[in-house]
Amino acid sequence: MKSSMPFGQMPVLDIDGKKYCQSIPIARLLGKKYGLAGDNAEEDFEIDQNVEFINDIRAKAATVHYEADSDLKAKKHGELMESFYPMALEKLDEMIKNNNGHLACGKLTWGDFIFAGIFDYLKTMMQMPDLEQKYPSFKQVVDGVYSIPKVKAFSDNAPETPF
Ligand SMILES: N[C@@H](CCC(=O)N[C@@H](CS)C(=O)NCC(=O)O)C(=O)O
Repeated sequence: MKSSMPFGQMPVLDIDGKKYCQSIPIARLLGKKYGLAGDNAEEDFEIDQNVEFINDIRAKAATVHYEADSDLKAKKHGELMESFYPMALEKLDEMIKNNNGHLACGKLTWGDFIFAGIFDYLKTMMQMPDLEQKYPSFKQVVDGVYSIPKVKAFSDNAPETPF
């Protein structure tokens, strides 16, 4: 399907035949359309900023996850465990606690959907299957999204995926 996709990649959102690319801009667009954006430019910024922070964590974890050389993979993971993950996870925990169990703006936004959608994948990439046990605030965001009745109904009927 790659050749029929605007950037040769997924995900792609199709609305009435128009294709929209890039996962974060897609989530932002849907947030704006369906009342899950900020109330002003500063709140929009806060959501963008905090989503980008999650994306930084994802990008660093990905460099380890997709490393083919097993020695190098262990070395890179060790470096992140030593000098990045503790700080980043503490900051993320603090961010969520300061936002009443949300990623930004103290309320449900499209940023929560990004976090909930990426969470299992992130745990795999970071090699931290018990992440929510150390940081219950993370589970609060995930549960806040998956307990929305329409999201729950969709997710209960969605096919199992490898992550
Ligand atoms: N920045 C893009 C990245 C998209 C991306 O890497 N998609 C992968 C699947 S997760 C893909 O389509 N890979 C196919 C390829 O690059 O050949 C986004 O967030 O949507």
